Amino acid sequence: MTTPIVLVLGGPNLNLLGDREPDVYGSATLADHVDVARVRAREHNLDVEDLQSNHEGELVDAIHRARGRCAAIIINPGAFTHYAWSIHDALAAFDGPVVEVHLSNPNAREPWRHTSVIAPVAAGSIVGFGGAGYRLAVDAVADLLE
Ligand code: CA2
Repeated sequence: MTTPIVLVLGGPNLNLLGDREPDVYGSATLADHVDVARVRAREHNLDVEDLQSNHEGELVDAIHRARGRCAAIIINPGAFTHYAWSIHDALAAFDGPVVEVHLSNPNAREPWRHTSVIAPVAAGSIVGFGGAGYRLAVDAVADLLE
């Protein structure tokens, strides 16, 4: 049997992690977070594929390509979280579990960050635990796929 694939998606500006705003987002890079996810995924006999994009349509396309191919999606949509209904709709058409991750706790920040248009189509959201959120998200996915 083939190993199920978990797609780890990152939205705009996450490519800057580790370089700017370490007080808010920590000093780890996105590659570090994906590595954490990949190591944990192996422990659950899952594979990880990853993609970061600053472009909404590229993320929508990646979600479409995942249909029927990936078992689950872990997504930190960055600022798209708060307004990108196209990503909401693409995730709604995905057939496996979706877990939303945020390094910071958007609910404790500016009011415009309190709305997530992704949360309604996610099995759950993991926010405010920094990089540990990626490990927790893989554990959640593994549970949901069992
Ligand atoms: O807490 C999170 O993980 C966020 O998804 C991060 C987004 C933010 O827009 C969301 O509200 C919460 C920002 C992505 C990273 O942005 C950076 C900007 C400058 C320097 C480093 C990262």
